[in-house]
Amino acid sequence: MNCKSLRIALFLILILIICAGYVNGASNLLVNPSFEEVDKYRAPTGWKMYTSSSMSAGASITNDVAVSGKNSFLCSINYPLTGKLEAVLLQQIPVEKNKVYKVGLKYRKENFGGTGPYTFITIQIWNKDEQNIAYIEPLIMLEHNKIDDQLLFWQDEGFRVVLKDKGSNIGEGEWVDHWVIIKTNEDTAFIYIVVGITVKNPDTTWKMYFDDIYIEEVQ
Ligand SMILES: [Ca+2]
Repeated sequence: MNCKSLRIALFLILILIICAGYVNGASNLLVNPSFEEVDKYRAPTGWKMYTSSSMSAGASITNDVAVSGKNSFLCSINYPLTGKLEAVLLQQIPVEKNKVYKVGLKYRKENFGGTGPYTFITIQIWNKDEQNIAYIEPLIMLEHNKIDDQLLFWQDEGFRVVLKDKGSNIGEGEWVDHWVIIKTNEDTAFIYIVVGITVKNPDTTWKMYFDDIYIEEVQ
């Protein structure tokens, strides 16, 4: 290949790369969104992991099942308990003021039981001092995916947006995708998310997998 042909070939490759990036669309702002990177203790890079009781609740990175890659985040409720139970991952993501973002997650339940209500994701908007901002009308949420089950719903509480489940079968034995569109405001510096299981007084044991969490700038 002569020098001119090489230049043309490199130019075409560059065009292809640019086009691929355009088609691929918005990029995910989360660090390690698919839980493929783990440290020597198998803790996921970029996330903080928290369990309120290591006896009653399990939180770990597993390669049992996954949507993409090899790993997913496994939460389990091992014993019924009186009190608040959490098995979660937390991440704080720098974002821009007055922008619209899409936040979503994929999950799969195994032998889901009880009525909870269980919270699977909590989304908060934080200021530069890492304090939670409470919205007064209009609230945080602009839109969310359609859910044909009254037991599973997105809820905007002004100081946070949550996905709650009161015993629906959605996601039992299969991966499902849920998302919400939110708007940051003039004081925003971060979006803070908590992914996993949060529940008061769980009355039964079960487990759940999470994978491919995402936050993308929409506009
Ligand atoms: Ca994964």
